[in-house]
Amino acid sequence: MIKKPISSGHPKPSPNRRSALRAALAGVGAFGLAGCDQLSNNPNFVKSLKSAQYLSEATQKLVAGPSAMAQEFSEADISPRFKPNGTMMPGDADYRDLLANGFAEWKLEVDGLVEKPAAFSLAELRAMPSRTQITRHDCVEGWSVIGKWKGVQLSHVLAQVRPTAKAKFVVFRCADSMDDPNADEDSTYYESVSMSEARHAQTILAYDLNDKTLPVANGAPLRLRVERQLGYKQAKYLMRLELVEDFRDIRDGAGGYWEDNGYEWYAGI
Ligand SMILES: Nc1nc2c(c(=O)[nH]1)N[C@H]1C(S)=C(S)[C@@H](COP(=O)(O)O)O[C@H]1N2
Ligand SMILES: [Mo]
Repeated sequence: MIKKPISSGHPKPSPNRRSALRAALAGVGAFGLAGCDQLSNNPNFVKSLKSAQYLSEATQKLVAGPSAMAQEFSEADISPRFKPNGTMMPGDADYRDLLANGFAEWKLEVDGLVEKPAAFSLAELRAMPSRTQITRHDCVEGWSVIGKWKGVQLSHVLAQVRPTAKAKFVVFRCADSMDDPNADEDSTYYESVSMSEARHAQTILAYDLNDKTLPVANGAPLRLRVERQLGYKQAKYLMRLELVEDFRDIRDGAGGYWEDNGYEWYAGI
């Protein structure tokens, strides 16, 4: 459902997940009826399911397992330039002030359904154990780039704030307004993932791209990498993580800026 006009960038959502999934599942007959376990061991079945552009998180987990890893590449595969997309320079005054100061005053706030809300400076995040991964970024517009990311695993940050049992999702709040930054209505970019996706080994808060400080165009000072999902889930310009039980009360209720504009919440690749 399109709730408001799409301002820039992405095309309108293509046929919904149901029809893609139905098409994939129609293929089940071709592989013979078998238990789920047997089906998930059948490479043709797995390939056919993965070809669906939109795969629900539950289906993805049934087929690939909750901790299945996105493919990682070698240094030789890194794209010469990591094409930026969406916001490339937030116009918001608060962000401009932080940038002018080299993000010395920026802090990532982590709150909501946690026992110990906290705010982390860049220096603190950089001092935490890091993970480096070379992965492929796929935008729904149809282009891909391979880049090398370094950051802290989100699971590590979460362990420090201790999510309560009620926490079901992490909501990522970004600095950049998608409409006029001076307008009254909040139009900042946002995203969300499940706790299980948040704790996946390749889910990191990245501060370096290709061995250099993350450029502003790609989300400085910190952006999300959630490697089993499409480009629009990779929230840039992170300001705040909020742990929630439900995201239906947030903004238009679909769990993210592009989701509120009709895109799938689980953007499995
Ligand atoms: N804050 C914010 N995050 C964002 C966007 C954006 O406009 N603002 N665009 C998304 C989209 S559609 C894509 S494809 C990627 C682009 O990341 P890149 O600029 O590093 O290529 O960021 C995603 N995260
Ligand atoms: Mo995108």
